Amino acid sequence: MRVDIITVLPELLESPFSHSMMKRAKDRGLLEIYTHNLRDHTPYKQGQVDDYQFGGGAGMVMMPEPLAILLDKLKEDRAYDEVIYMTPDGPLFTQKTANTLSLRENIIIICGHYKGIDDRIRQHYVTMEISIGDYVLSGGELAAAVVVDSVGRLLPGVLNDETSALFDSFQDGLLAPPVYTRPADFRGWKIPDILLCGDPKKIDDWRYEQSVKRTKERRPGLMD
Ligand code: 6GU
Repeated sequence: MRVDIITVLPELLESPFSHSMMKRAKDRGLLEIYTHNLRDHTPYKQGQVDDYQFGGGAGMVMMPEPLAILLDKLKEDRAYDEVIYMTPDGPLFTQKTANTLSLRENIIIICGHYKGIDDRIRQHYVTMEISIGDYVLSGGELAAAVVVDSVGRLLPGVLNDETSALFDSFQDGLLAPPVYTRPADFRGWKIPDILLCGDPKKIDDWRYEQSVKRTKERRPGLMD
């Protein structure tokens, strides 16, 4: 999968993809990430990429031209399956969205800043919008990192048996069960006996019960 990220703060996107699973995905050639500094593509002087909004009001808006120039350039070189705009007024990102995106070949992600991007870019280029939650971030970069991380780990060959996504919370509409590691008795806090019984079927049943219990208690909406 190839991901092209358009940003005014490429530095913000360096670290998130340089460790752990994302590093593994890149090293194995399963995930290619290219960040593009929008300022390098503006026709305006001094790297200007934003301007006051028509109609008045506080806050700057990202101008259409630098975005269009860069988007056209990218689309000249290959076909993209989605042009995604990260925005708090988009549809909420879920595991289902991550699963769907993990099947795409090439995607572009636009990170907004200030008051957002000129709406004509949303109308004429953007094919999908994503918000990662009902709160406002100062830019789309951290949200883009969240999306790329959750999609990247789903690419075949990134996870192994031990980290398999099949047992993730949300993958079957349920939260994950509690987990424990050594020691079995820590400060007198003991792990559930059943985990030591040695019967995989009993343990699976217990984990499933725990998943259902947790989901009912914490996120009843997921069960509908
Ligand atoms: Cl995608 N962008 C920004 N700026 N804020 C957000 C968001 C995105 N998702 C939730 N809050």
